[in-house]
Formats: sequence, structure tokens, C-alpha cells
Amino acid sequence: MKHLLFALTCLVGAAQAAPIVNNATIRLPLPGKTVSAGYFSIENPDNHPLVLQSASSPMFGLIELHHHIEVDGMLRMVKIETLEIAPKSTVHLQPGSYHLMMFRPTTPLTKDSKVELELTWADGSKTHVTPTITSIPKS
Ligand SMILES: [Cu+2]
Repeated sequence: MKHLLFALTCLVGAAQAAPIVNNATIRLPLPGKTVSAGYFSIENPDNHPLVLQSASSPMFGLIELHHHIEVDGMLRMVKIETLEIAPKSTVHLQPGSYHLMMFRPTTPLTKDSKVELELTWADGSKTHVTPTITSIPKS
């Protein structure tokens, strides 16, 4: 019995703690545009780095991972291939930083749209989220 218990403990210890995705939102496109931005936070409760490989949704023809970098004092968007979240830390996808860029909606996005978003991690596991659709805040 002691051996069995030990083996079970090892199995549990080896399992990766699942990523936690919170506060997922998608901004409605600017008037006359179809491109939307997606934001959320990703918490990595595990002891190993977590890598976001891709995002997809039946609602969009293409979703890219983007980051903002400063070039000559101007913020510019760049496409990134993956997003790494360090062990025991949280990364926020938010305006002016990391975000999803969502292209080619299959139907025009409205506040009532139900968007199923699938995040795929480097180990092949997936997380499903249903973001809230928000307007662009008036500044
Ligand atoms: Cu972008």
C-alpha cells in the first residue's frame, strides 16, 4: 500500500497546473473597420513557463498575437509568434501591451455576439473562454 501511495503522489506532482484566464473582453471594431482587439489576463500557477501558442475562434478568419513596441518614441504593433508566461506569474493582455488582433469576422461583431475563443498552449492543451464584448471607451 505504501508503494501505491508514493506512486500516486508522484503522478499528481507531475501534472501541470492549468492556466487561469480571466477578464476576457473583445473590443468592438472602430466605425467602418472590422478588426477587433482581444484582452484578458493569463495566470500561470505552475512551476514551469507557460507558452501561449495561438488563439482561434469560429467567429474570426484569423487571430494573431500582437505586442506593442516603442520605435522612435511611437508605439507600434508587432506580431509575435508566442507569448511566454513565467512560472507563478500573470501576464495582462491590455491596450498598449500584448493583445489579440482578430481579423475577418464571419458576421459583424455586436455587443450581443457570443464569441467562443480557444487558446492553445505549447503542450497542446487548450483553454476555452467566452469574452465579453465591449465598446471602445470614449476618451
Ligand atoms: Cu494589434
